[in-house]
Amino acid sequence: MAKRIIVDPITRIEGHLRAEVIVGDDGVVQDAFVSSTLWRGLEVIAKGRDPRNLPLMMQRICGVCTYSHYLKSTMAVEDALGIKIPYNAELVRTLMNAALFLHDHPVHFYHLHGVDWVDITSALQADPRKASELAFKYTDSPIGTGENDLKKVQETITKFAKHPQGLGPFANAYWGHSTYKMSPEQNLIALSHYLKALEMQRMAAQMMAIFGGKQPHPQSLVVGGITSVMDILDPSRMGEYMVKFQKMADFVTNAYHADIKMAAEVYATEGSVVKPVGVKNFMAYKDFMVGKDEYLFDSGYILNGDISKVFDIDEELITEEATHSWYENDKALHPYDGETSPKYTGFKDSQTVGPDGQMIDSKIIDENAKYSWIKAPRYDGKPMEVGPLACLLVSYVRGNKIVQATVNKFLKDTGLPVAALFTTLGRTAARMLQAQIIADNTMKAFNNLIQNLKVDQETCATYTIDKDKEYKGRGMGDVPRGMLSHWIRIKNGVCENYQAVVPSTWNASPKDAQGQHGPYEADLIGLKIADLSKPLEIIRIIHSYDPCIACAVHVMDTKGNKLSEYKVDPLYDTSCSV
Ligand code: NFE
Ligand code: MG
Repeated sequence: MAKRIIVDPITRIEGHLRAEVIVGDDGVVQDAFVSSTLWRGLEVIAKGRDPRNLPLMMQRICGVCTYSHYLKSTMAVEDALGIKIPYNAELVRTLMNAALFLHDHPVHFYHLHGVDWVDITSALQADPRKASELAFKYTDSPIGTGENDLKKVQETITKFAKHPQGLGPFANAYWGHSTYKMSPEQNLIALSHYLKALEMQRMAAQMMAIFGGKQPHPQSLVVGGITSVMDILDPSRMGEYMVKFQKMADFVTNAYHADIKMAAEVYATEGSVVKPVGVKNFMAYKDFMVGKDEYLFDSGYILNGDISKVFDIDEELITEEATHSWYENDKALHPYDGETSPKYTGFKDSQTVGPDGQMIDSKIIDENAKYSWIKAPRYDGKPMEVGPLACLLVSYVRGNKIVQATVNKFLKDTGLPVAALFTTLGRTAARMLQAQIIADNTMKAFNNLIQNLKVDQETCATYTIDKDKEYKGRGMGDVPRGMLSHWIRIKNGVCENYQAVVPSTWNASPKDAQGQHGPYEADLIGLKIADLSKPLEIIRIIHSYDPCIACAVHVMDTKGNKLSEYKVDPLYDTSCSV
């Protein structure tokens, strides 16, 4: 008999996410539903506010990609008011963007997703000398993998293992699972980089603060440009950015890139990560200006996995609907006319099999009704995957030379076929390759800024807001988790409507009126799960998208009503109930 597995909460993500899958006797997922269980909100409070203040508020949508929302919100207001910002401001915004991406992607791999690929407990059995030699297979200049470094890593983690709470931050995972494929030595190399990546996080945050004033919520963007004038004119601040950037770039090349090559080698035959993606449509928007009219990544979309064609995006065809989302109006609305009016209907009562095999009362998703706080964005009625994989595929098919060279080299180094890109493994590799392209090319923006400052020191454009005029505008681009757009209407000098259509909303969307699943759900269908009590395969797929649910559900109850209540049992041994 088919069983329903509930994974709630999914940990090592930002926010609150639940996945329910229906699994047949053969262990294969027949249907899947993903629900965001918490709601927040900013589109509602944007209304009636001065548009010049909104970017600072909108970046509070998230504590991770703060800068993404800050930048796209600023761009939306600039677009509405017809402002062209100075070249210096564009380039400084790019340098800050590099800090964000080089913070975000390595953190995602090492501290959130990596432990789906790396068995930490196995690393304790490794021979450090062998591991140290093996590291040279994946890069000529390994980081943190000298024999003594690795011995120290083992000692540190062994202390964790012996602690009464056992393994500390690594407790309660599915160690020893049959779909972990790395050897003890490979696991030890990656574990060393996990620890090193903690230091690199700090450095990336400092990079952002050089031009942003602080982190995680920087404060130097204003409508019209930037305010970090003294920093870009101070050689020591510029030098500090460059030194930190180069250390980050080195880590990306010689740890992150090397580890993904290592993972690709051993996971190429693991069915659960090379299962073809469910939604084969991919969309991305150009971003990362490094010179005049020179962007690292391109715009467009591809359909049905057909990489012989790439189409131009028609912004009129972007909609969000709420047939299965906890909002009033089900209709597919363009973001300029979008609505955010809550209608919570909760879960339905049922009985499921508990962790010890007994039947227990449970609340389950009613897949025929509303079941998530996440809306369903669609392009021309179709679900789209957004994110680094979409970004690289679109740029590749557009003929982007930098992207083509980087992707081709990775495929050659790993021996993977092009089809391997359209998988969980491909998505995880694409995130690293995007970081690699940024690591290889950001200095162009840095050097262009230095050259331009010799002849032009403009950092902010002037503008006026006419209270008698109505304006509308949007800020679009590709942020770490994919295509992000902010849409604003301005009337009487204040915000009349505000909508953010966010990457994790595209990817984690529930079904739409046509019954089409969003990318997370579609990817789970057909997945074979080796052990129903340890659904590592589910978590690995969901993590590969780097979910950010704060971003995906940026709505809140402005009246402060309690919407529901959650209890977390810290002694419960897994996050799964079967
Ligand atoms: Ni909260 Fe975000 C990014 C945005 S989410 S992390 O990247 O926008 O999908
Ligand atoms: Mg929204």
